Amino acid sequence: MLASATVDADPGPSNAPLLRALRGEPVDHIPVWFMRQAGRSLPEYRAVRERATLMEITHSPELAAEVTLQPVRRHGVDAAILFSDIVTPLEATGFDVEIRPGVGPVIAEPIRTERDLRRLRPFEPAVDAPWLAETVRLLRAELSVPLIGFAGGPFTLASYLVEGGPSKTQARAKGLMLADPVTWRALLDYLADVALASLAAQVAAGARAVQIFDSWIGSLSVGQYEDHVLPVVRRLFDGLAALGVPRIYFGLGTGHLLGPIGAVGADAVGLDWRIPLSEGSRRLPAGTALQGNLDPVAALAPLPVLEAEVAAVLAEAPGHGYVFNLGHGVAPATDPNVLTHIVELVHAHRAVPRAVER
Ligand code: 1CP
Repeated sequence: MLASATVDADPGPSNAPLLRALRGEPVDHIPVWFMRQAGRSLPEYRAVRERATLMEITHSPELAAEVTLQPVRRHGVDAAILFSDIVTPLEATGFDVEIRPGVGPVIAEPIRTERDLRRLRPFEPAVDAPWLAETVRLLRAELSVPLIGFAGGPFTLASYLVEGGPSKTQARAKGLMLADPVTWRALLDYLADVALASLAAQVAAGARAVQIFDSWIGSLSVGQYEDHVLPVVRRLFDGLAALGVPRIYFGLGTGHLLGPIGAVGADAVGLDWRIPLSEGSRRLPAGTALQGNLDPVAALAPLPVLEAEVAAVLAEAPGHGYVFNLGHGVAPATDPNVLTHIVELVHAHRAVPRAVER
């Protein structure tokens, strides 16, 4: 049962392993959480989804808080992540967004031209999405681990807005970026402001760390990222610094982008499975914490194979400034007991200090 919505003054444990690791401080055990840890891998989530759509869950503080807590109770992970979606602020500012089962977010009237920018209006969480802060307040009263707030990255949200839905190549979005860089920049600046407003509200209500999911940036070349995305993401991270909580930046397939990503100013960078953690660490500025990077497919493999894959990730991990995670979201077919087992493996691991630490 959820406690009442009263806001207490307790700021929560700032010494939680997740926060210590994100700040690069020593930890007793390696903290672990899973992207998409709430969701279809859990029967208790599927039970809630039988009576409510994803948007209905996010708009109901009681349901959203319940679903956020499910993986924390079950797996003993070191963090909760707010149950929401990267597109919910778009819906809250008036876009017709439908989350289609098996597909993802579909936007009825995409943004394609300079003229379409007139349809964008500032996101005011207290007015447009009061359920957001209310959910965080409910969670703060219940949680013994830090809550991670999140928002979509500007490129990734722009890809949904311009494409009108999921896309493998982001061809239309990149097309707008190349053909009309001024409109593109205005769109990305708007989306950075949406993320800033959303995360400021989440942190004010009690989120203890934030993650920007810029999942699809891996489809960009280094030059494209530097010219058309990096300045906006850097401004976003500068703005987030004022919130005073650790800031994580995640994208898929970013090995080639880690040079410019190092200039974003993130406290931690999430890596997918394509690049070893040690190599990722070499490409990022010293002092950047790492998060990742078990292939989610490994959680579907026979147990001995999974255990070897977890050990391989841990062998690559830095001795401090490290949070275990998957390289992308939990696959819906994952056996939840396997996720619990991964948490046990990571918590039992004791790092052998490396001769040379950066
Ligand atoms: O109805 C359902 O249950 C559908 C599945 C689902 C869920 C559980 C969607 C549709 N969104 C969510 C919740 C969600 N989305 C969370 C909270 C759950 C948790 O982490 O515990 C989070 C953090 C997201 C973030 C999100 N949504 C991202 C970034 C992370 C990533 O996976 O790269 C993206 C790209 C989305 C868009 C989205 N929403 C849903 C789907 C299936 C997709 C991806 C569509 C695509 O492939 O483009």
